[in-house]
Amino acid sequence: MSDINFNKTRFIKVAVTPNDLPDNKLPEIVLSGKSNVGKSSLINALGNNKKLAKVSQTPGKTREIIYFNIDDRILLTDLPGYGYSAASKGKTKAFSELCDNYFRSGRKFALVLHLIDIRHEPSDNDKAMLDFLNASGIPYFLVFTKCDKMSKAQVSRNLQMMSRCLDFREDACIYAVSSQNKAGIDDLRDGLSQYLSGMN
Ligand SMILES: Nc1nc2c(ncn2[C@@H]2O[C@H](COP(=O)(O)OP(=O)(O)OP(=O)(O)O)[C@@H](O)[C@H]2O)c(=O)[nH]1
Ligand SMILES: [Mg+2]
Repeated sequence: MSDINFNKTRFIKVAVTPNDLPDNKLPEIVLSGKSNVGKSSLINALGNNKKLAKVSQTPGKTREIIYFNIDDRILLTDLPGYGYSAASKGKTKAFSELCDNYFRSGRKFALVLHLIDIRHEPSDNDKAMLDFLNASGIPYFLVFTKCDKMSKAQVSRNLQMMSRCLDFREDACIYAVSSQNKAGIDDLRDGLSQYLSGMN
């Protein structure tokens, strides 16, 4: 059982420029990944509350940096997804700059949850993100999303495919989850609790 009460997740604020960012006195966990991969849905699944983060059929729903507080233990950050094609070019650039700047801002991150859709081969952006994380030393978990869309056997096969095409650290923590049927969500909660308790 995780000792962090994920049911106590609440919205804190929206930031549109790095000047709006809250202090991160709490350990900060950042969700990253392609637009539509399921970042906002995962926040709702972790927090057991569908109203926390806006989920949409239309990629690019999350356009700002949105902060949540989990049980006064974690600052959880929902970043805009990259590859948001429906936005005007200028806007797309502004979003990806916001993400880039965020990771290069010198803020201290406890952990990044990098999300990849289990059904698709990782994109160049996913590979670039992993290269960046490996080089920066920021700890990360890889979270494969939308596992309800496949059989368990296919999920295992795709996990093997992922390990061939992605360069993740041998000791990287890997989770296969579904925000829809909640598979893997408790494991991820436990993993986060354990990881944070190991940090103190
Ligand atoms: N079947 C299934 N659909 C999911 C799952 N997670 C998310 N989705 C769907 O995928 C779409 C995008 O989900 P979001 O959570 O809004 O994705 P996001 O990564 O926050 O997207 P941006 O805000 O655009 O970056 C929505 O239609 C969700 O209902 C899942 O585990 N299973
Ligand atoms: Mg979102």
